[in-house]
Amino acid sequence: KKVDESARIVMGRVDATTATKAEIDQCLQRPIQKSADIMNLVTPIVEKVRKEGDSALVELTAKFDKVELASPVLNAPFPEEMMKVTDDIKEAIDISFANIKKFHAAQNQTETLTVETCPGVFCSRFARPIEKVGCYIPGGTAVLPSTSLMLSVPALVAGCKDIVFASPPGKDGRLTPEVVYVAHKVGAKCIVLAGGAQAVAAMAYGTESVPKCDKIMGPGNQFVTAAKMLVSNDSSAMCAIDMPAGPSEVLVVADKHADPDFVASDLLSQAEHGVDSQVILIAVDMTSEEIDKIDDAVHRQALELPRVDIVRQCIAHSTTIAVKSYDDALDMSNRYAPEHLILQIEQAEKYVDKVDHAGSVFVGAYSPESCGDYSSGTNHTLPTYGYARMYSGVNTATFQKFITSQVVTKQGLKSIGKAVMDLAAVEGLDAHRNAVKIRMEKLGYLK
Ligand code: HSO
Ligand code: ZN
Repeated sequence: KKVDESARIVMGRVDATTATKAEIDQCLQRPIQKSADIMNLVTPIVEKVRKEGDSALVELTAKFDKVELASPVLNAPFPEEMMKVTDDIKEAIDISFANIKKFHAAQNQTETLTVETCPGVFCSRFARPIEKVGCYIPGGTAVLPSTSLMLSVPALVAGCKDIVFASPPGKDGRLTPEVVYVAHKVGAKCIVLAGGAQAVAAMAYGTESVPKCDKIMGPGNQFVTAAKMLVSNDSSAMCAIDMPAGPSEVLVVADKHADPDFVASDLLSQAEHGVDSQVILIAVDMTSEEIDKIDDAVHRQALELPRVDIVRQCIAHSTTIAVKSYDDALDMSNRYAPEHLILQIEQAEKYVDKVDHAGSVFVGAYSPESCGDYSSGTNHTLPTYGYARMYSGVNTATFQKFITSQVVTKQGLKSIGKAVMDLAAVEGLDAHRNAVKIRMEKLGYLK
């Protein structure tokens, strides 16, 4: 393929010390998603799968993925020949699997938490796995076996009974062998060979051969996100979702001590995800010559990438913002609430305390986002589009719910009985008041 080397692949640049607030807001703006249009396209697809089940899945996969399937589901045990991977890949998956498992097992609250809030009043909380979970593994311009690890390993750790995978088949009708290998490793029940809204609908409502799931996790394009929103709002589906998702994004904070090649490589690893990816560089107290070095490295490295066409479009709408201080940089980052925040600055660890809003933070020169995307152990399914302000990334608790329980002893009733009766009276709920009063009287606590 011929690459157009003439057009420079370069980010825009804004000096925050002279720019207006509106200009900076413009740089930190996410692309507007046309959700109403998407909903109109997705609703009939979801309806069709809900009503017609397997046959709709087969029909839609033929239409959208151009693959004719005999059955839309592959059940465990999965055939050996479908999960043939090289020894190196097997080892890579095994190392990543072990690290993700270790980190998510440490998050698993297996012990019951009990607090005696008043003498004789014991409040507890314990976790239970969500029984049936659906893991959506996107296809599209790249198939991501790593996403299958990020979704299913925490499910395994949490003790979910049924793990269901969904992933669109390739042009040849086959699943990515790495995804099948991961499904096998985590003991998944089946793999739905479909993508998009149709896959989400199948897991939300269930079909003749797809088990109905209680919760659906995983990233995806606008159709997948719209379908997840739709089913989670339909009480007849009884299906939860992990979080809303938008295009992937990174914000890198760099200073003059950062290696321009490292900074460029991190910007590009995000840019290659898709043309709608967002890439922001905050340069702290750097001269324009120093920033030029990063721009040069971006251009040089980008031209070597197989996905240079995607990168070119992404970088075209990306910006470098020059700021004076580290505090300014962190303020800017908190304002944006990036999915990924990379700190390539001196004493980077010192600044982690100042992070208020981000999905995941990569600290120091040798912690590229790629490590978290694949193998370090943290999860890569993270809140995008500014949702890091109020959402956490996928974690072990995503696959659990917490149940509370209480034991109130006679002494406990004595401690809180009057408070309960008085508040019930304020609300005019006499039956509530009576439930305590009747007991208090029998115990002789009330005159
Ligand atoms: N950076 C992506 C995850 C990913 N990267 C998968 C490579 N493969 C969103 O966090
Ligand atoms: Zn990535």
